[in-house]
Amino acid sequence: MMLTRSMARFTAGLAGAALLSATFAAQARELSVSTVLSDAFPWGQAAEKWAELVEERSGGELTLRVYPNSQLVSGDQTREFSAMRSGLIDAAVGSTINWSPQVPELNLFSLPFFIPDEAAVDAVTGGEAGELVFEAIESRGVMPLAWGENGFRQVSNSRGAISQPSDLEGLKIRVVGSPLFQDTFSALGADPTQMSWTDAQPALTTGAVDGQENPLSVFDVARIDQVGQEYLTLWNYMNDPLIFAVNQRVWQSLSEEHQVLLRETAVEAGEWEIAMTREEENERLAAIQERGVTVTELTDEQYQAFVDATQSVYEKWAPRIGEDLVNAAQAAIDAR
Ligand code: X2X
Repeated sequence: MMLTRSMARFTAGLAGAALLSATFAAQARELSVSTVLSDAFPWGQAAEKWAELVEERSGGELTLRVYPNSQLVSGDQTREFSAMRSGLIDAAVGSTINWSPQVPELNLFSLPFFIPDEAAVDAVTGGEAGELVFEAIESRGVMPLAWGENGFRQVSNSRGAISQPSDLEGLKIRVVGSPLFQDTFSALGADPTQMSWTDAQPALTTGAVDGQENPLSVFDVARIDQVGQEYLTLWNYMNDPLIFAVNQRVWQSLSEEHQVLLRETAVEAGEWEIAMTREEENERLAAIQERGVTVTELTDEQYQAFVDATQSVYEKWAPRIGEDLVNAAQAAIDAR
């Protein structure tokens, strides 16, 4: 008798638990978010901030789970956009460089010596050019939500100081797997080698490559100097914005309330990360110098020699990016 009753209670309890978890499953939704760099870097912190804000404001109904180190694309960062478009990945905080093989308009940001300073970056991303870029992303099956920033990319190497194009002559430079970079470093007389970030670090360590280019935050956090990169040139040759984005079918399946929440939190996380990245640049540079790295700054004349040497890259790529977009960006830069 007792046994039967307790069994009945147990069964009822199970049914209740199942009902509860079914209700919970219907409400809670988890989205995967891909990043190349982990939360040791501002880039990964941008994604974590986004996840935190979404968790807080959705009351746990919506969860963003961040997967760093390009793990959702087995380390191949140039496949991130395709994976997000096809739905293998729900969302990403990604680099314009890594997505540019699928979205040619994103090469705008990689045009050498085109966007010279932070004000120019903001004028481009915050104006008509930025809207055109977002439309280009949307037309390829991904919903862009907000901007972040990996930063201005500076070149380093293990051989000697670089202050003129001829200093790059014959240097094996690791570049991201995006064709424009091949053209830029070839135009400068270097020997560019495309590889993922995952492969870049061992290649620098073994000396398989002589140099690389990345923002100061990446150089600093990844301790690139400790793999023999003793010479760093500040040339601000391009800025690498980040974009917060979501697969379009996932986006359309969300309630309007959750769409608004995702966009607002992405904008907030992006603004927070951009400000932090920029604020930290000076401290990072000081830390890098303290660790013994020789830092080279260019005179106006030296800078111009690099601009002239890469003019052919601009001419080849501007039509591929789209003249309207390049012109809109140029007008924004001139008016800043
Ligand atoms: O691979 C790189 O150099 C990195 C980490 O900066 C990007 O993903 C663009």
